Amino acid sequence: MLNRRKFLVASAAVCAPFVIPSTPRAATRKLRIGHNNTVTSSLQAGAVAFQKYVTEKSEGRMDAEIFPLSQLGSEVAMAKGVADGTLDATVSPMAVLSSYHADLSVVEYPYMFSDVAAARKALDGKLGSYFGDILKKHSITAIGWGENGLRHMTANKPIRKPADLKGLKLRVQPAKLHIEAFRGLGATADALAFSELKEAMRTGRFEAQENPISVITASDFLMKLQSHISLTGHVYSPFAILFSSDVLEELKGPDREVVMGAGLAASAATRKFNEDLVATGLAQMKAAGMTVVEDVDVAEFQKAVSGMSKTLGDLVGQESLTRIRELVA
Ligand code: EAX
Repeated sequence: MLNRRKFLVASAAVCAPFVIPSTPRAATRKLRIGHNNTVTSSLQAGAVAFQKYVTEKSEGRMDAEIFPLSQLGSEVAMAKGVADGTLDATVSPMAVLSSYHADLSVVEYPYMFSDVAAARKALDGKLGSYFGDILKKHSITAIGWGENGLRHMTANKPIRKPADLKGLKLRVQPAKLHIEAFRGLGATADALAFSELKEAMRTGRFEAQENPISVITASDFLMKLQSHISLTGHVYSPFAILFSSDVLEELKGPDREVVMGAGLAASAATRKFNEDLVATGLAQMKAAGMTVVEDVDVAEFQKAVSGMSKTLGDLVGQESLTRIRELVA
């Protein structure tokens, strides 16, 4: 019997003179996208949507590998990697971008938006383009504005009013605005990278933290170590879907368009993830043994924040605050 391999080789030799050699297929470009959270988080949902879009739409020219759990460094390091062109993309919390320009932190000013819909609209419009222009100067292209969501407090007691924060060892995101806002409200607030939070809460360095529902449900340790979630809704946190401007420039036109489309797909996925969790997240926390505190005195928090408007405005720059308020309106 004719061995199959020999047959193929023989027929290739016979056919060879008539075959027009094809150009070798270019290798698929693998884009690396990192984030600082778990594989059940909204950040991962965003990264997966990015990966799927890139793989499907580039017709084999590109695909993507996802690096969750700060495998490529903290959120600050990943944003820097994107700016340097050593990392292609990241789903980034906004607070860490404040080192590029004060205005970027102002989006997370307490009670900046009337509701989630208003925040999304601003980010998809004038506010998003304004931030995009700032980031471009640092070789970062914002390819979408995703959503971390409305931040709430977790602690081992209810937080119904600002006075409940007094002396509480509270972890906040690495940004001056967050540190000062919570210190002003009475907490003993300090900043820490998210990747270090688990250990810091376990050892008692912090006894409280604040994050959106989607981050809390994606982090088992938070549901285990914190007995209460109080629905303060004090800050709306976007996620910036960031891509390296240097890498984008290296790509050919159609691939650039694919990357831009992938950014929009990623932001839509994080928003959808949060919407779905509004229905299930609180039940998930209750099932994990947490108490959900709904009767928060939001007006008291808002009053306390407006009492700090001079201090916080000076910190971020009164002009920045006015500019962002105009772009949000
Ligand atoms: O993954 O640092 C934070 O609290 C952010 O919400 C978190 O990094 C998102």
